[in-house]
Amino acid sequence: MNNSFLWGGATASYQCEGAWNEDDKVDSMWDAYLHEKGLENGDVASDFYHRYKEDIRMMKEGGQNSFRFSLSWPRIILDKEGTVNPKGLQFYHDLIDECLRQGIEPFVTIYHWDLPQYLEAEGGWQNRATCDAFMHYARVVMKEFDGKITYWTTFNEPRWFIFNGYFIGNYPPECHSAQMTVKGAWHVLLAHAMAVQAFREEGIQGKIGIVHSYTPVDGVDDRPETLKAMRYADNYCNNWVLDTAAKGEIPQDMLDKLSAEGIDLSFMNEADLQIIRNNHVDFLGLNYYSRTLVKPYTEGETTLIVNNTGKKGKGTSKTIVKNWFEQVQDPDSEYTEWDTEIYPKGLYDGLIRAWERYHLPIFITENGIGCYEDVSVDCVQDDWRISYMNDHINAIMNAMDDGGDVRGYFAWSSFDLYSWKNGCEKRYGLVAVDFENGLCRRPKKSYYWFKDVIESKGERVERRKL
Ligand code: BGP
Repeated sequence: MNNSFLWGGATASYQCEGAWNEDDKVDSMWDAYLHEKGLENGDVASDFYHRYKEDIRMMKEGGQNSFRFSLSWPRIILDKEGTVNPKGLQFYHDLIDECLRQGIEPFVTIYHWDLPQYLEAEGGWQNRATCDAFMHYARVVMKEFDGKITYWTTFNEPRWFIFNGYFIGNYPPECHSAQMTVKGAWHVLLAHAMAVQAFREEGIQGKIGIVHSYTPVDGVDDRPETLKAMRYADNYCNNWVLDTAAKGEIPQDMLDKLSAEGIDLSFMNEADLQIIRNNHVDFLGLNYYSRTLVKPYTEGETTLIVNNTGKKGKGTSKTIVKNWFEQVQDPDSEYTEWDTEIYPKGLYDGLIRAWERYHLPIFITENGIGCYEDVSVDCVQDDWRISYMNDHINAIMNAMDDGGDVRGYFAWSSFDLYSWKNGCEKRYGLVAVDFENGLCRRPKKSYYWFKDVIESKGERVERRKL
């Protein structure tokens, strides 16, 4: 790995900042939703808002040279009229300046799911006006922090928050509608392209990309019907985000299939399509947790279930998309307690495919394993995380050896934080946060292992051909 390779951890505003109502911040859709339901929430989370200096110091001491975090829209823009909150901007100036002082490259996500509730109340991502509001917000932050940031990304994981919010219903606004899913997806793609347009118009320094929840698709065999199911699955999982952001092309066979199944696409007007066609990203951010293994569709209604129970097999996570494909589990693979397949080879395969298809620089913007861990000890001996990270960094190095242009790796997450519907007990951090005892921070064994890997420029990784 050369010296410019970015090594760091990633976080998201709602998952770590806490301070949910401080310094004039207004509610996000997650604040409103979790408060109303009385569920575990991010009111305090890791209290990063007050402890960012300590956290950044630990990143520096851990040898890291970059940090991926998101800006909180409801901290920065206070109302539908677009009023800017100077205290919100100041917090991010302080955070970014601290990163720069410590030699940590800030890698910024503009939107990581915390939509202001005042926009959700007007229809959220169902409403075209949210795209204009996003463009305004993106323009404000890009101009404000211009010159301090080299790597901007518009959205974190459009697929994940749109499918979960509008189809699966485990995220706000808890809908179950294919029509709303497609319309929400369209508005996010459009808002993304509008922000890229604003970036170019304003002549902002640096590069702009998007972050995708990348799940490379494999088939159970190579029969023609399986290959067809794989193409449907790839459109569903990846292409609608990546083809659109990288090439300005929404997959036509996907649109045809959606129309044939009765989805009304009349909201896709020509003027907006032009914005999408003309505004491409400079790089791709790929979050990799696992692949999608598929077989041809056999029977049943569309069923999407995500395991938020933390009991292996009990959440019966399932993906059947009627007339498209069915996802299956590989009996030979290992799975986490949340039914996520551990499959480093998928990262190698996915990197090669993404590189061949888009020829854009790639950052692995998230990769990590969620576990139950006892953090009352001095140093969590998380050998499972070390082995997981080793095998995935090895996959990246193999892909680079075979021509892939990978420029950075961000572990999810820099420190323990709130894992959406899984609460704080699903831990991903390199640093333990003791949520029960004053939120004190203690590096885990993986933090020191990662430091060695970074200092050795990857030499410390145990290599193996996949
Ligand atoms: C990604 C998100 C993150 C993070 C991570 C782990 O989809 O970008 O915000 O949460 O996945 O997922 P989870 O917390 O659901 O286990």
